[in-house]
Amino acid sequence: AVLVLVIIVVAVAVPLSLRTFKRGFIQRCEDFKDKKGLIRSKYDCEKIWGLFEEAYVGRDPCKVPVEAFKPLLNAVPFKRKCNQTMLWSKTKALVHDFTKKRKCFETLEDTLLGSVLDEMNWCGKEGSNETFTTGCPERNDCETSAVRSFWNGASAAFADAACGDVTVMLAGSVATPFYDKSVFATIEVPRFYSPRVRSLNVVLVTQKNSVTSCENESLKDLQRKLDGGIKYNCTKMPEDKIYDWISDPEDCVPC
Ligand code: N1C
Repeated sequence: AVLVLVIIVVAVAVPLSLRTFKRGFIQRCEDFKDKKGLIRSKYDCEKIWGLFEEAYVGRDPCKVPVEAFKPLLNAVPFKRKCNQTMLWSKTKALVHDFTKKRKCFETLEDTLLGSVLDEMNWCGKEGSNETFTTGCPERNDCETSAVRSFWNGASAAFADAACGDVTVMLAGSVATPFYDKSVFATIEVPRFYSPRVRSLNVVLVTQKNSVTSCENESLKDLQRKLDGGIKYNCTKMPEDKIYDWISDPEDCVPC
């Protein structure tokens, strides 16, 4: 009887997780269009779901190449005004609190695909046309999981769309704020070329006991990796100052 029950539960739960994952995807996509006044735009959330799903369904969950997400990333381009690009590494929550208030900056999670897939975990399986949300590889299990390949592809497309002055918030609380294995270091920085990108402005977010400064060795690496002609700036900023700045409506500088 227990075995029968387990089989029934599994049989019901798997398609249920697909249905809720797909429903959540479409819902977040519609919410995004609503919020941005894109309701009558060319973005069709069902179509976007179809392109998304095609990238990984039926594949070994550790063998999804970045290229598989090309059709999706081409269908939902990352065009934005110059000077608005906001990148981050190990400062995710703070940066998003910040861009929620400062509409003049945009992170990848403030775009349609980024907001729909943020914090999501999913995969396909060989011989199945379903989407799974459990039993998928964890972040460090494989380099080319659906999730990692999606973020790698989306980060590349997002960086390709950057122009003018680019801002990045890095964590002053860690020993290497510019970590050479990060998405920021491996995927975003190598895509910046002068004169399309004029400057890279590092905001080094520090906490009370942070020891890191703009003189940090890893930040010297960052400067060396930057295409010649791109100006580099670094400003140390205590975390509470950023929060004060976020919560002060008077200080909202329009861009
Ligand atoms: O490896 P990271 O940071 O340097 O990546 C951050 C960098 C940002 O500038 C974004 O544009 O790369 C982009 N990006 C995301 O927007 C994103 N949202 C969610 C990269 N990764 C993203 N994720 C997930 O967090 C994803 O699973 C990835 O591996 C982590 C990266 O976090 P990190 O190490 O703090």
